[in-house]
Amino acid sequence: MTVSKPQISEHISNCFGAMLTHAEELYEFWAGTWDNVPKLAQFELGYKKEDVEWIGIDLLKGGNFDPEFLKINPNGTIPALQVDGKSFVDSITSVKELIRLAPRPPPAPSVFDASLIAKIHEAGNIQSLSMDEAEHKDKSSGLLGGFFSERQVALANLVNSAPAGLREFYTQKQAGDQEFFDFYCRNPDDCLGQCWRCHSGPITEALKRTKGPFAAGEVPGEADFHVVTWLSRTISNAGVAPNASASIAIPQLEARTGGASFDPVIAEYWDAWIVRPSFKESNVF
Ligand SMILES: N[C@@H](CCC(=O)N[C@@H](CS)C(=O)NCC(=O)O)C(=O)O
Repeated sequence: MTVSKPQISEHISNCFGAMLTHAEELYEFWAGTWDNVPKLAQFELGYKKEDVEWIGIDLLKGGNFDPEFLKINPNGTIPALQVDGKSFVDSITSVKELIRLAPRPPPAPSVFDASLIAKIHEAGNIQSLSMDEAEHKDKSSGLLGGFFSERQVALANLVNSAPAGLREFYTQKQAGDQEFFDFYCRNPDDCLGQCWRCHSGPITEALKRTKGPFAAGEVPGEADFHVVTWLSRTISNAGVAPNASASIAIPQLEARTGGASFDPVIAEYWDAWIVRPSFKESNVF
C-alpha cells in the first residue's frame, strides 16, 4: 500500500480565532458505497477537495486486507478516516469527526437521526442483490463478480503468507465472502422486493416529518449523507444511470420492487440531491 505524505488542512478556528491544523486522510475506493458518506459530508460541510487527502484502497485486489491497512482499520473496510493519526473506522464515526471539525457545520441533528442512520446501515448491502437469475448472471460477470473472485485469490495468498496473528482473520473473511457471494449472486429470491419496500419506509417517514427536501431541512444533514448513499447505490443497482432524474429512476425502482409505489417525497429528495455540487464531486453512484 502506498501512503503519500498527508496534506495539512488549515480551516478550523478555535474560539480565540487561532488557526488549528489537522491532517485528514480518507481511505476510499472509487466504486465503494459507504465511502460516499464521508465524501459527501466533506463537500457539504465546507471542506475543500485538498483539505482531505483521499487514499485509494483497491478492494478488487483485496487491498483492504493488506496488513498495513489493517493497522489503520482492523475491520478491513472502507471508508476509514485518519485525523492527526487517529483512526475512525466506519462511515458513521468518520462523518461525526468531519462534523466536529467542520468549517461549515450542518443543521442541528433531529432526535430521529440516529435511528434513521442505524436503519440505513441495517439495510446494508441489499443494494447489490440480484432480483432474478438473468441479473445474477449479468452481475457475476461484472464488477461485483470480479470483486468476489479476485478477493478470494488475494485472501488465499494472504492466508499462506500472513503473520500468524492475521491468519484467523483472513480465513474468516474467506468463508464470510463465499457466503456473501452465494447469497447475493446465486440465490436471488422473492424476498428481495420486500426488503426494498421495507427499507424505503423509514426514509419516507423521515422525509415526511420535515419541510424538506432533505431530512435535515433545506440543506442536507448528517443522516442525509447516509440515506442518499444507500438510495443512490440502490438506484444504480436497478440499472439506472448515475444522476438520472427521479422521473427515470423511480419508475425503474417501482418495477424492480414488484410495483411498490414510492412516495413523492423520495422523488423530490433524489432530484434535490443530484444537482448538488457535492454529489457530482463525490462521484456518487
Ligand atoms: N458499516 C461500515 C460498512 C463498510 C463496508 O462494508 N465497506 C465495504 C465497501 S463499501 C468494504 O470495505 N468491503 C470490504 C470487505 O468487507 O472486505 C461503514 O459504514 O463504514
